[in-house]
Amino acid sequence: MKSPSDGMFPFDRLDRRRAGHRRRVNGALEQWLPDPREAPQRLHKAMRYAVLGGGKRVRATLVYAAAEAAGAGPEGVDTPACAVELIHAYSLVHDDLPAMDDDDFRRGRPSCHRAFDEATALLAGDALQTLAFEVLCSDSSPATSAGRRCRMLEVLSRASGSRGMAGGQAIDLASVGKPLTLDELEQMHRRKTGALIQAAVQLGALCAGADDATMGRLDAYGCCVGLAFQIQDDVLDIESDAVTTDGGSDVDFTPRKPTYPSIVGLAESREKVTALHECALDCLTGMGESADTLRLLSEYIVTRRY
Ligand code: GRG
Repeated sequence: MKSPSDGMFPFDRLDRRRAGHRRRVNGALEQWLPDPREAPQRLHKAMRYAVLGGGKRVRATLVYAAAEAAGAGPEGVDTPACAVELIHAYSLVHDDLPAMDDDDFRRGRPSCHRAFDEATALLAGDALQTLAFEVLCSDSSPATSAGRRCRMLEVLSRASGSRGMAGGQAIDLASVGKPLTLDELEQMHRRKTGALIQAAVQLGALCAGADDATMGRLDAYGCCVGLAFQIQDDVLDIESDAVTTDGGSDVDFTPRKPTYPSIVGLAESREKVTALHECALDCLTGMGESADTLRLLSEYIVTRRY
């Protein structure tokens, strides 16, 4: 990456861009989510609670950054960025339910079913998912042709469905207490977490009307960072356990469900994350400065601490 003309350190530049993207997508989400005073109020409050209560907005930033890499500004990108974050929020609400991961906390506060109730959380997740597709369909930006909108709908629905995130979640649930091979684990990660991240990148590229060659490179980039994101998550889980158990040697590497570190160990998992980052950078070779935000995002994904 060339040294920046603005005199900022690369990560400061990324922070500033991410803050701008967060502002944009949060503003758009605020507009799209139903007013909490509109009936049924409890459902609408739960939807807003699940979406607007924090989150790093990594997927939204990937949509903006992929569009930038393919030559488009952020205008017209808010809609797909919103749609991806709505799908992500729905997946977290459902994942936290007692029938799935049974988590009481999400984003530093009670999970949706804890703050409301299970039935409301289930419905809020359903409604967030359908809202994502409504948002994509309703995009009235003149730059987005009907054909391009259809393609975006196809990308997002495939990534969310049984061949993507929901399928990955099904494999994950079925793997409790069972061994998976590394290949099976990777397939699960690629679907459960990777597919939506890859879709975020594709949506940004589609927004910008990227040609086939650029689309291919960005898709390959999305595939690398999607898997890297989940392996880094597995690594962070172990590292946070190590902190809570005093950094000790007695850290439990055998979780309820198979993870990357439980199969290949922590050191090899970290090496894999680094290799995926390098692979992501290779995919962007020749794309020039417009792809710098994507480069920095890949680095952020593999070095993040939460
Ligand atoms: C219920 C259909 C269905 C799918 C759920 C994505 C998923 C599938 C479950 C999430 C479980 C989980 C915590 C996976 C680890 C990786 C991950 C997706 C973390 C959460 O994403 P972040 O860190 O979250 O981007 P924020 O809160 O920052 O948006």
